[in-house]
Order: sequence, then C-alpha cells, then structure tokens
Amino acid sequence: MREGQNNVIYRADYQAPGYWIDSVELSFDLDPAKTRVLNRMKLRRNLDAAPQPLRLDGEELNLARVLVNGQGTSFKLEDNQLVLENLPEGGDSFDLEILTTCQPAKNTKLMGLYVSNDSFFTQCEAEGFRRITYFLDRPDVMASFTVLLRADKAKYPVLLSNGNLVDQGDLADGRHFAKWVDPFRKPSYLFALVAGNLVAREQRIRARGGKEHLLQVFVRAGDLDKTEHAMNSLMASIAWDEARFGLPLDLERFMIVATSDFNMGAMENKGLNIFNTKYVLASQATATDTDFANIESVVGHEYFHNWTGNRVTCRDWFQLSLKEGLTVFRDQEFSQDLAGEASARAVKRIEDVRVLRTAQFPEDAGPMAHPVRPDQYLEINNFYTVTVYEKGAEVVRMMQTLVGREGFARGLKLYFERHDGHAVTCDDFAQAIADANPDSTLARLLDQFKRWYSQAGTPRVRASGLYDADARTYRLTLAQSCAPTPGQDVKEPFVIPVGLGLVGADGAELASGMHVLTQESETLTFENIGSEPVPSILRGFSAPVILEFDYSDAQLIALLAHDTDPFNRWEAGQRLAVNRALGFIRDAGVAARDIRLDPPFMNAMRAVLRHPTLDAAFKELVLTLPAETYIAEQLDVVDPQRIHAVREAMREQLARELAPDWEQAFEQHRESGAYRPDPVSSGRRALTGMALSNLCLAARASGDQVWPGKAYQRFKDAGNMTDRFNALAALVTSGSELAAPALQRFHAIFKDEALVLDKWFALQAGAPDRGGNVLPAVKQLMNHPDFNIRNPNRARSVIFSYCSANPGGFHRPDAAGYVFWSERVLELDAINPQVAARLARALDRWKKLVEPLRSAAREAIARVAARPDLSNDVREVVTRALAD
Ligand code: B3K
Ligand code: ZN
Repeated sequence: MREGQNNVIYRADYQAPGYWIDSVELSFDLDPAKTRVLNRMKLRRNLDAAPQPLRLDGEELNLARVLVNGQGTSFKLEDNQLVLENLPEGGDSFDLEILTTCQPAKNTKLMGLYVSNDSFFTQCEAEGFRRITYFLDRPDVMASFTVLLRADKAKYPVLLSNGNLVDQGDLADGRHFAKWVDPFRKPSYLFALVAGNLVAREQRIRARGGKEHLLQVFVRAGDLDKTEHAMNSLMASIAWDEARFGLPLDLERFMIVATSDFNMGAMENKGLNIFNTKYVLASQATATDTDFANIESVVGHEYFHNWTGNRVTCRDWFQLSLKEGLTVFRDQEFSQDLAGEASARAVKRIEDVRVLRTAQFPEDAGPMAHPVRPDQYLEINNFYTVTVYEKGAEVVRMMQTLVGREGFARGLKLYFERHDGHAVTCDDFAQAIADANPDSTLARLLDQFKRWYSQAGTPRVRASGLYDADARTYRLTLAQSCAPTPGQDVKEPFVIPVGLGLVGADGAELASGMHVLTQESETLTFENIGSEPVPSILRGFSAPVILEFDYSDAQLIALLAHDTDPFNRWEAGQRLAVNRALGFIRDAGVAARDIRLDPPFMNAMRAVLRHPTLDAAFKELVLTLPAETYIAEQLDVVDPQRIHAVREAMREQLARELAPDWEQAFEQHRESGAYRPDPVSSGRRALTGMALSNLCLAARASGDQVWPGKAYQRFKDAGNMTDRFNALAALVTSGSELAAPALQRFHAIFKDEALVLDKWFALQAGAPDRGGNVLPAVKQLMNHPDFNIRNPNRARSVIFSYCSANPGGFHRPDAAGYVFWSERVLELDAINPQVAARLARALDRWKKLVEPLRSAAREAIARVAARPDLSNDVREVVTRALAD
C-alpha cells in the first residue's frame, strides 16, 4: 500500500486478464502457527490481451520459492503483488510453482485461512484467496482445483475441500491426508477448506433424474441435535430449484459446515458451504421462529448460488448483484413458495419490504448511496450492501413482473444456455431475460429498464386522483422523480411497474391491473366509476419506490378494512401510524406523555386485532408501529430522542387502551401441542408475544403486577425459545422489576449456548433507553466474562445492537454514544476491518440530525477519519460520510 494513498477501482477500467490459470494443485500442511501452501498452476497467456508481466495478488504471505517450468526465476514483490516478467512467450501453457506460508492462528480478520475453536476454516469472497497463496484473485479467472490437505489426525480428523474426495489415508507422525478434486472450474473466491474435529448429520437423497447425492451438515460434537432443520431446509432447497427452475444438484456431495467465528451469514463455496452457526443450529429450546425462518432462507440462498453465482459467476465485482440480487430474489420466492397460502406469502413479502424500506432506502439517500451495479469502490467488501442484495432482488422481481412467471423461468433457462461456465455481467442477465421474451414490455424498454442498474437513489412516485361524477371517470396521475445522489446529479425516468386497484366506498373492487410508468408523468383514466373510489397504488410493492398520495384518514381506513391486496392493506395501517407519528413529532410543544391517539385510529387498530378471519401473523405486522429509523427517513431534520419518545408514547397508548383486546388475543392464540415453526403457528406465537409485551407495558403505567407475573411464569415454563424469549423481552422492554431476575436466570440456563447468549446480550443493549441507562449497561456488558470483541456475533450482539439498533439510547444529548462508537470502530478496525466498517455506517445519516447532535456526530466521524492507519474498509465509509 502506498502510504495512505489508496486506490479507487473503477468499473470503466475493466480489462480482461493478461493470463489464464487452467488448473491449480494446492497442497496444505496445516498448522495453526505456520501453514505451508504449495501452489502448482498451469497458466497461459491470454493472447487477446496486450503482452504484460504476470501480477499475482498476495497478502500477508511469506514467500519461500517460485519456479517456472521447474526452474528458478526472477521476480519482484510490489504492492501486495508478485510480479513475473520473464515468462515463456506465445500461447503455450507453462507451470508455475509457488511455496508460501501463512499464520492462520493470527488471522483475526477472518479472511483467508483462519482458526476458530481449534478448527481451520476459509473465507475467500471477495479477495481472501490472496491471503492463502499468490493468485489471479479475480472472479473472471476460473480454474480446475485439486486440493491435498495434510494435518494432525487426532486434532483434525475431518479434512474437507470443494468437490469430490478422491483419496485419503494416514501419514507418519500421527498425520493424515485427504485429496479433493472439484469437477467444476471456479474462480478463487469459491475455494474453501475446512479441517477440524467435527461431526456430521448425513442424508442420502435421490434426485429427480435418479442420481444419488450425499448431503452433510458438519458441526461441533455437541451440536448434532441442532442440525435437523438445516438439513430439511437443504433438501427443500434442492427439490425447489429443480421443480421451479429445472436446476438440479450437480455434485455427488454437498456439504454445509458451521463455524461460530464468521464475518457474515454464510458463504456459497462450491459444494462446501461455510455457515455462521447462527444460520445452521436450531432446536426448539434454543432458537426462535425467526431463527428457523432465517435458517431456511439462508440455506436456500447459499444452495441457490450453486447455479446463480457458481455455475455462472461475475465478470468483476461491480457485477456483484448479478449473483446476489438474483439469489436473494430466488430465496425470497423459495420462502414464499414454502409458506404456501396466499396470506402467508403476503406476510413474507411484507417482511422483505420492511427490510428494504428500513435499511436500503436510507442507504440510497445517504453518503454510501450507490447503484445496484456500482461504478467505483475502494474496498469491495463495503459493497455487500442492502442495495446490491435487496434492491437488486427487487430489480429482478420487476423483470419477473414484466415478463410473467413463466417468461422469467424461460429467461433463466436461456441465461444458463448462454453463459453456463462463464463469468458475465448484469447486462448479460437482463439481455437473456428480454431475449427469451421478445414481445414483452421488458424487451421493448430494456435500455430504459437498465437504469435500475446504473442510477442510485430511490425514485418517488407522486400520485393524485380526480373523480368526475358526471363523466363517471377517475383520472389518476403518476409522476416520477429521483433526487440526486453522490456523483449523480441528474436522473432519467425509470421503468416502474405500478400494481393498481380501485376500491369502492363499500369496499368493492372496481378495477385492478398493472400500469408500467415510463414517462416523467402519465395520467390514466378509469371509465364507468359510479362513485369516488379509493386508489390502491403499488400493490404488492410492485417497485422499490416511495409512493406519495394524499390519502385522507377515511381512505386509509377503508383500504385497511377492504383492500384485496394484503400488502396495501398493511401499508394503509402503516400510513395511518406514520402520519400520526409525524404530526406529534412536529408538534414540538406537546410533551410525549400528553400525546393522544384519536379514536378513529384506535378503532381501526382494534378492528384488526379483533378481526375474525385475519391471520395472527398479519395482525402482528399491522399492529407493529413503523420503526424509528423508518419514521426518521420521512423527516428532513431528525431528533432521534423525540422520535423515540413519540413512538413509545403511541405504543403505550395502544397497550393501555386495547388491553382487553390484547388479553383476548393472548388467550385465543396460545399454542398447545408439539412445537412446529410453520407460518401459522409462528404467527400465533408472534401475536401472543406482542400481546404479552403490551400487557406488561400497560401494567407499567398502572403499577399492576399481574401481567409481569404471568410473563415471568411463562418465561420460566415456556416449551420453546420463541415464547421464552418473548416473555423475557416483555419484562425487559417494559422495565419490569422482574427483568433482572429473569435475565439472571436466562443466563444461568443458557450459559453454554453461544447463540442464545448473543440474544441475551442483544436484548439488553437494544432495550428502550430510560434516562440514559443503556450506555452504562452496554459498557458493563463489554466487561462481562462472556463478552469477546473478536467474535463477530458477540460484537454485533452488544455493540451493533446499541449503535445501529437502538436510536433512542445511542443518540444521547451528551454525545457519549458517539464517543463510544468512535472508540469501538477503531478498536475493531485493528482486529477485523470488515466488522469495523459495518459499525462505521451507524452514523451514515448524521447530516440529518438535529443540532447539537449533528456537530457531535461530525466530530466523532472526523476523529475516526483523522487516524492515519485506518483500513481501506473504514476509510472509505468515513470519507464518504464527511464528503459534501
Ligand atoms: N457471497 C457471500 C458474501 C460474501 C461477503 C464477502 N464480504 C454470502 C452470500 O451472499 O451468499
Ligand atoms: Zn449471496
């Protein structure tokens, strides 16, 4: 690295590699202190590229030997690259042998080869392979891999890598070996190895085509009883990809390995997925319904990458959404299809949109805003974002909307016919979907549609309606715009599919359909409309936009009661709540305790809660007030304390005034019988949990001890973690005196369950702030013997739960939250830059903060940015945050 001078990479600079690597044979002598890696490659010049020296990437490696065709050769080490100039001319293949060592036990970045709980794991995406050996560490160089692993047999009885096990045996000195061959060419980021003392749940399956496959889920010895759900999810994923898209499992063996030290959720290495334990281990005693659902979707996601990502991969990292947006779309569809029923599908859709709007919309409006296909980066790990993933998935979803479900499946088929085995671009993907549907709107508007890939920012659609009683017409005008984002001042109109319906005064559906908005402004006329309708716009959240329409309360209440589109039914309730929250927030003269919600709103909420046929899961979503961060996005100047106080006051009033209804909901939806994490029973548990939380909150105001007592009882007796944790959370968030003994008891029961302890830490760090009590509690939690900042899950459970998920506690008037943040960013950066950079983003939206918070936040960011020794990861985030 040229001191402090860090190089930005631009998409426009892409050039094909000067060399290809056809095959690579890796031999590992695994040792935590010093691992030897012998790398034998067959390379050839890419005759389509200009003649150039070979520059291999390598980081924190000790180089021992370089041989070309078996002979010593001259080389240079420059900027983390090994440079070879005297290579054979012409297009013939030559051998390159490189011997290096690395230090896995010292690897706290958890990129490359590292040690966790005395086992070896790897993480190579995006650029971790260069920490294992010198290589062309870029996704468009795809090679055949053969891997030989050698290690102490007693300490590391299991030796795994990608593909098929072709040989294994014992060596001298208590060591043993295993040899793996991957039958598919792959880029280096999909390489993986695991060595350790692990056990596996195994399952043999016969796929549709008749082929046998071995499925394995590897975990530490005590965890085998928590692998059934992951295995079931894997089998469901295999069956689904075959049934829905005709994509079979292409390997004899498919392995999942869980590790408790992992920077993100999981990794799709070919045939050897490595997972954060959080997305593998589940039992009813230790995991919540949300954990079960997340495991299903992450196992699905990584498995689906086997085709979308691995068989067809990215040409360069700017194309990341090619695999991530598409694969998120696929995992969302998978979860919806497994949920089955229309209302359960809608619940999943609402949950996905909620993530998009509370996390991606702010990203799109902040200093890190970037297109789904970014144009530049300093550190690619900073671009594994909600924009690339979740907005990317919405872009794929819009394509499916524009060509239909069958048309989309046809498009995917053509995509694989064209590109299987290659590294391609987002353009290639969109082209395949369009070409397979030549008569579609997508094909007609492809160039304009692709602005979703190139333009950052969330478009706004401003709608207005005009009813003409004499002409019996309703005219709906839709106008789109998109605010500038860093580096993009002018935006061209997007292609926006808008799901539409008109709902009559009596609740009848008068019209429904899909309009594709392409101009800046368009007006639609509906004929034969007998009375003024209520428009239901953007049904199913048909595009990732902000919809503005001046709904009256009466209109929203009508939609909440009658809309046939469950998404917009939920949305109507959210709008009612947001409008009220914004009104109270702006009404600065009114103290939070004097806030009064109006009877129409209370009645509408009560009607949903009491509704005879609505699902419990749906009721829980409607009764959940919009998140503080979502409310903040609707404001130009943000006072997190005021938002928190207003939202809490609204919550308390709903708790108190609907108390009889909460009681009834609690009694009616109590589950008996065996635990099953299916959508219906999870929905019932979610609603009883919410009811209990409200009843404890109501009791707090009245001083009544009945419901806290019942919550404590339930906490003690619960037969599953969902009910137990909800009861604990009800005590903690309502500030009950029973919270402390319950927390103590919870810790005693689960002291050996790391993932459960993460919940215990997170609950306390995320608790509603009362008089500034959370920050001291967080500092104390960091001194707890079970706290370990090097473990990403644990760091997230305390530090992120406070800085990123507890705005009321974090944005303290005395700025102590920001000081804490800057200290932790720096502390983490020295250990694990990827985790540090995520934390750095907690202050992304500082410019919107009310003074003096704004100045205090700026100062805290500037303090971090002033450090000369920052990682590229953190430097990029804080530099962009401070830019004008
Ligand atoms: N592809 C990985 C993410 C890798 C992140 C590298 N910083 C997991 C996934 O999206 O499936
Ligand atoms: Zn992914």
